[in-house]
Amino acid sequence: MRPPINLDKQCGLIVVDMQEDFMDGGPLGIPGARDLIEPINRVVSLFDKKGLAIFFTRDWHPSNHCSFKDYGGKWPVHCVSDTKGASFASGLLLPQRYQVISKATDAAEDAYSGFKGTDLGKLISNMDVKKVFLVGVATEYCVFETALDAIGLGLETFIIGDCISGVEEGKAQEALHSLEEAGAFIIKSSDIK
Ligand code: VGL
Ligand code: ZN
Repeated sequence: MRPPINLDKQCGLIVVDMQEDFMDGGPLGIPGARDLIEPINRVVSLFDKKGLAIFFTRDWHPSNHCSFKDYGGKWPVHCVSDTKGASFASGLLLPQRYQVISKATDAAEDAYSGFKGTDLGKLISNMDVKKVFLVGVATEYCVFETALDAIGLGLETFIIGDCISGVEEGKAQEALHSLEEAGAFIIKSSDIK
């Protein structure tokens, strides 16, 4: 059994893409995404109470984004900036202090990672965050790519397994395996305190 992980000031939380369009029933609904809101809220509140860094990434596409089927991509239209579908999931706890990271904002470029084309790396390093904890969706896309970039930056990277959900179960499991091989730790929300 893993000993509890004591959160200290070098710990930061990254909540990945918990937006309406990715919730069950949305155009890119990820099975079980809405069920994550409650456990994620508990984790957010834990980080908030301790005054630790909290980042919310969001997919923030222009209406002609290259990832959309009509523009040569593989996805239905989702998370168009400033629409209801792009807003944070209803019921998601937005704490007292947090930073929003908007990504994939250029029509011609997709970005699954919260680090790609954003200030996230700089913010994390300025805040002296050395350990990141990831929750959100989708496991094999944006959680996966964000985690890989975090590892690449030398951050100790923890994925909270009961706070993530994937588009396809098989692919999500594979993604978690490769993340473990790359050095990430898959933990449970009950492991942190
Ligand atoms: C995502 C598909 C398209 C994600 C974003 O957040 O994992 N998936 N855009
Ligand atoms: Zn997208």
